[in-house]
Amino acid sequence: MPDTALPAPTSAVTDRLLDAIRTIVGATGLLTDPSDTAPYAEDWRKLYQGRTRAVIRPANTQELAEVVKLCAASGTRLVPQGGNTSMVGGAVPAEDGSELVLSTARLNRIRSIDPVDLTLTLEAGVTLKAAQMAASDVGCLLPLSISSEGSAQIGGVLAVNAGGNNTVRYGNARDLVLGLEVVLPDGQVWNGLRRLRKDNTGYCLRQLFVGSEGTLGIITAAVLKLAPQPRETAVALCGVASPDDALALFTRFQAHDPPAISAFEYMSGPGMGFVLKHIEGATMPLAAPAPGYVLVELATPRPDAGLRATLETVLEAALEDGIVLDAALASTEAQRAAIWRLREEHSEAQKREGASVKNDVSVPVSKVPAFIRQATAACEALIPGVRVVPFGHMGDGNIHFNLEQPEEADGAWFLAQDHAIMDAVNAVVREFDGSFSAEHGIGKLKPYMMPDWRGGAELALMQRIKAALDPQGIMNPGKVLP
Ligand code: 2HG
Ligand code: ZN
Repeated sequence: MPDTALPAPTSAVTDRLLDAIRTIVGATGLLTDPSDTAPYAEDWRKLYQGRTRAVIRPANTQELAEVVKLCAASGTRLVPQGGNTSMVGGAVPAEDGSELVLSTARLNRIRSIDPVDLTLTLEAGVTLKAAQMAASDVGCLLPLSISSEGSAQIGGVLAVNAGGNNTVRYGNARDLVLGLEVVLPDGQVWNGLRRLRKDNTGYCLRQLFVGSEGTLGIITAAVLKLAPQPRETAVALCGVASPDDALALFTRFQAHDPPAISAFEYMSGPGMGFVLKHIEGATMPLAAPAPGYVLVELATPRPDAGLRATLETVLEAALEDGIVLDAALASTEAQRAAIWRLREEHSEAQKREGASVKNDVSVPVSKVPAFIRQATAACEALIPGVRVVPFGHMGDGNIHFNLEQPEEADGAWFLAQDHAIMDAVNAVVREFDGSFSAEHGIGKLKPYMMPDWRGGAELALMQRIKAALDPQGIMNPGKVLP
């Protein structure tokens, strides 16, 4: 065994430990009734059914740190949890009941906001939606948007380095972090809540915790970069014949006014069909169904940019050239929201349609159409009748290459094929120099892929970092590292 191997934590969760935790967080901060703890033990996709004796809900960083100190002393394993929206089982406790869930939900204060510095300092339990609204209230934009933003909490969003719809323009969560406050696995609080644009002072520790998925410590607060609020936004839904045409449309917008593209999303025809079938109130603004769809959003803080005219010009030419089959431009805020809803409800609609296997992958943007074509062929050869429903962030190369069970198949049987399906898709991803994990993270679902994709010096380094920061292995065990 390498000298970085982690010892197995020994202590079971005792009543004495729970009593000691209760004295720190109070009765309201500790859930032990199985009917209260059950929702925290299961993931959104219902892939994992864990068990926990308690869910700890500290009210502030100090309480959280004291709890971690106690758990470190007894070698008790902790699973940090925000909104529990992980797509890879990143926040579920183990089935044996040996892990406690540590919820950040009550750390939900906006600490400060500065429209001149363009910074927002907030606690881990603030939902992404609430953070966006706080920014908007002072005339700023928090340029991070994901489908689960109503429930996803900042701590989790940063811990997994979420990407979402605006990566094409503003980057991923990582790119928005100026400072962090973290409770380390021994209970120490690292206050790195600096809000400077320039600060070259040794290793960039905050970026170590962003994307660590709670395996190195618990993010309790952050300073995020804001952007000026757009003065103008223009959105259209386009029908396209193929992913190739979607890419051709993207390059036209890029050629026209690249910084105006704030989102460029692709959806498959069958995936859109699921949304229209399962989501109440979802309506299609285009006259006829198309093999694929693009949602394009342009936005700018510049005055008099004339984005609607830009959108019309590019789309008219694309229609004439047959790149776009049909297009609907939003004229009101309600129409804009309705178009976005068709995109954001894709996950929910796929869940309602039946069992699905997800592949959150990325390839270079220019390779997206070829990737979709080849991965589709590979999956159809593997499972005849499988329904291929890719969608996602075409503008940054991140496609959710999702597969829905064949109509007549048994859902449990289909889910049991997940490794075969993911391996087939990942073989194509590799051909295009892509990544097997674009924005959802590794969680509990993908650690087995790590040796193959990140093995050698890279994984060994990650294991050494883990052993150095969390020598007892009590932070989110079984996630990220194999
Ligand atoms: C999205 O882009 C999310 O809507 C979820 O990342 C993707 O359900 C999925 O596969
Ligand atoms: Zn996504």
